[in-house]
Amino acid sequence: MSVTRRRFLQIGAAGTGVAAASGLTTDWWGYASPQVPNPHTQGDRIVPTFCELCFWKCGVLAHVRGDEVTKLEGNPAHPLSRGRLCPRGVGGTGALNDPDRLKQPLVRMKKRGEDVFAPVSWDDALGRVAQGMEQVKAKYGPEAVALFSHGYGGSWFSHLMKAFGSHHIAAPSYAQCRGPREVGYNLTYGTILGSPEPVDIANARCITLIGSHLGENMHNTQVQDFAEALDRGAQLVVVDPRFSVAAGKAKYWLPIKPGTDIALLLAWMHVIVTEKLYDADYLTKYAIGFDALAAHVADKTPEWAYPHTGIRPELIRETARFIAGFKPASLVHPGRRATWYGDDTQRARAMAILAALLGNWGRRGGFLSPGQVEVAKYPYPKYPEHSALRDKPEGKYPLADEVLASGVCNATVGPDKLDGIHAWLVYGTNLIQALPDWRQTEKKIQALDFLAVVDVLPAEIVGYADVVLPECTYLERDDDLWAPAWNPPFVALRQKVVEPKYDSKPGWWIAKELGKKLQLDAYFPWQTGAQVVDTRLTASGMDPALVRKSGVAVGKLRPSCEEDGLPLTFDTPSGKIELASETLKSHGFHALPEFTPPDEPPAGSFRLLTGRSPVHTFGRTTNNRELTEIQAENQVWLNAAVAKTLPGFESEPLQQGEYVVLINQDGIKSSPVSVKITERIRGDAVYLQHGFGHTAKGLKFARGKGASDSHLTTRVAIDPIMGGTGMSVNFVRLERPGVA
Ligand SMILES: Nc1nc2c(c(=O)[nH]1)N[C@H]1C(S)=C(S)[C@@H](COP(=O)(O)OP(=O)(O)OC[C@H]3O[C@@H](n4cnc5c(=O)[nH]c(N)nc54)[C@H](O)[C@@H]3O)O[C@H]1N2
Ligand SMILES: Nc1nc2c(c(=O)[nH]1)N[C@H]1C(S)=C(S)[C@@H](COP(=O)(O)OP(=O)(O)OC[C@H]3O[C@@H](n4cnc5c(=O)[nH]c(N)nc54)[C@H](O)[C@@H]3O)O[C@H]1N2
Ligand code: SF4
Ligand SMILES: [Mo]
Repeated sequence: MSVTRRRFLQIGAAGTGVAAASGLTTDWWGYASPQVPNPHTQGDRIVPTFCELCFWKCGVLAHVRGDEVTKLEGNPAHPLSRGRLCPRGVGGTGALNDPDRLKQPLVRMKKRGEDVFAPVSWDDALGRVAQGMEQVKAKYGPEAVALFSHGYGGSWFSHLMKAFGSHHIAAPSYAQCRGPREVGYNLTYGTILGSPEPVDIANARCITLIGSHLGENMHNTQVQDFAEALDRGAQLVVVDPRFSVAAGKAKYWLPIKPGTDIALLLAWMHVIVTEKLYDADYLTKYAIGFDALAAHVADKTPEWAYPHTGIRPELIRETARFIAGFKPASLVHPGRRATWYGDDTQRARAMAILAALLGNWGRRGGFLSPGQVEVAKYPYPKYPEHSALRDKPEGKYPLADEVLASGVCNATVGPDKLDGIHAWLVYGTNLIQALPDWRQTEKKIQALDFLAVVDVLPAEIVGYADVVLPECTYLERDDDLWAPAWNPPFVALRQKVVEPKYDSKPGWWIAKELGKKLQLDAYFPWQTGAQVVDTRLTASGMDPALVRKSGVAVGKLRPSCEEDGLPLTFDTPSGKIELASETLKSHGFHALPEFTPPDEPPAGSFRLLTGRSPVHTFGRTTNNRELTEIQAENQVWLNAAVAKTLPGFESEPLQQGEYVVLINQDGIKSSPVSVKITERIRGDAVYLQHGFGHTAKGLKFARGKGASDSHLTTRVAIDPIMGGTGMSVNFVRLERPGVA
């Protein structure tokens, strides 16, 4: 294991300072064109690109000797990496060199899911995909074909889909992840948070984490900022049923009963409102609905919240005062994966409203409004018109603002249904693990007329494909430009570092060749992905050669909060922060967040909670030999006191590290997983890091290592507001392996 990764982990864990990155920059047409320093490798080529080990997309400098990538490090010029990568990013070479990679196009030989394939040529494979798509289009219209896509290379396939005539383009990073948060903040402030979230962690004086487990959730820039803030003496409040890495640095850890955060948030607001600890001027100027909020929280006393949350009333009062004491630079972090209990948009709203009481939105140490580099679009012909989307049943989930991956899955039906979905193209998402209730996902897959999968690894979803299209890894390809909202704004470039291994191909090539077979040539007028990038850069007044050299063009810092002189505006119907939401009310929902107590786990069972391993990204890295050197499997966290009296283990108590199986409320069993007996989790829940317990036989390292929370997630609580799939509603009990 490399020193770099170990050091990063220490920094992530210890909260020591992270040196600000330096790099020579020259001012160039308003964008700094940084000169990449090359201190480490004489004679090696260095190719800047961006990371795909997770979706944060840090800037990478890839060191190359011959056709081998010798090292990956953070691009100092890139605003998201600032010279550093997280351990996963450094381990990107493990993805490139994974011996289990998909090596050639494949066609299915047996039943879907049996994972038996024969190799074919690219021409044959693409011909079959085109035929599958055309046949479905002829019978049911182009909208009957859906694309699931996650990861940056998916943009080529989104383009292909829209050209084909379907707007069923869905990512599990919405309805299974950020969706409820986006809808909740949008209702309150008139804008979504998106990715990367524009939160000013570095300048916050107090940070409140509600679940969000920074330091395990390893989004590079956020972790750097977090370490820097703590170093400067920022205070930390952590609300988590589990003593997370962040909790270890907190002034207050509130081990909340899972699923009761809305009660705590309402009680905090009760204290802040009744004790007038809010930012009155800010609210007068920018918000509406304060009286309704005050009336709503009047009876939500800490004493009311106590039996629900398990947090003592005095502690609720003390922490409310503490958090309010640092306003406005008191950041209630919005979290990212918000799909917990089905009331998630309302919880996101409660967090957003609390932030408004603290005057934190639009202020330093709070939520910023960064700018974006305007990059010219590629001049494509207009896409065909499309008819109504099929992912939301009539009248359901009215406030969803993206296509629901779970909805597309549900809309997938047998051959007679004319208004359903009949073919899937799956790019870079392992739906068997990403969607709740894999039994449903499997059933829908069996009903499909056609399924094609574009992946780099033989993941579970690949085992169901009719045709498998092996993409090369991010280090072997060009992708389109990326210009997110960030301060400073920047445009980043993914470029090929080394030639693709085996018979794998870049996404742009696959999409273009498939486009040709579908007679969509007009939408693919370019020869290469690099040409698309160069055309766009040139049309935007930037020199492609210079951007290629540095990997990123960085704009000037812009005013992004009130203290910088940025006027605050809110794109809500009222033009103000909406503490009470008329929009929610008009759709028949509560204008203010209501608390509903969650179901209790049955006796002897525990609520199954999940989160991230700091050195893995879901299941996409758990076969990566460089990262599995650091962590090969997950453990199930179990409370130490509970472990002593666990039903079924009375005669022979459970030992630290012993392997158990987990069995959920529907009788679904996990693979064996070792138990971590710890004081650091409540007694009513167990915890598993997500991404382990693979079943795909081609994942030779990861298969059977640890347990999969996804496999145990067969129950789901759907958010009625936007269709998010709350997944923390599953209960498990423990057994020794081999017990009948
Ligand atoms: N290393 C690494 N980092 C990642 C990722 C990765 O795969 N690996 N994935 C990225 C992605 S896509 C996302 S969406 C984010 C997700 O990261 P976050 O948004 O931070 O995480 P969640 O998975 O929603 O929350 C997990 C935490 O919530 C706690 N928790 C569980 N139930 C409750 C509850 O009822 N109340 C409270 N207050 N806390 C609860 C868990 O104990 C755990 O600490 O991470 C990102 N960062
Ligand atoms: N039970 C449960 N379900 C969850 C979560 C959870 O914590 N628990 N987390 C949710 C969250 S927050 C999210 S964001 C989603 C994410 O879920 P997914 O979008 O499915 O993300 P990954 O698990 O990273 O799956 C990525 C797939 O992409 C492939 N891949 C990796 N790199 C490339 C590439 O360069 N090109 C191509 N073509 N393929 C590539 C991998 O091999 C893998 O098969 O899952 C959600 N679902
Ligand atoms: S946070 Fe880590 S894995 Fe994610 S893009 Fe950055 S370096 Fe890569
Ligand atoms: Mo996510």
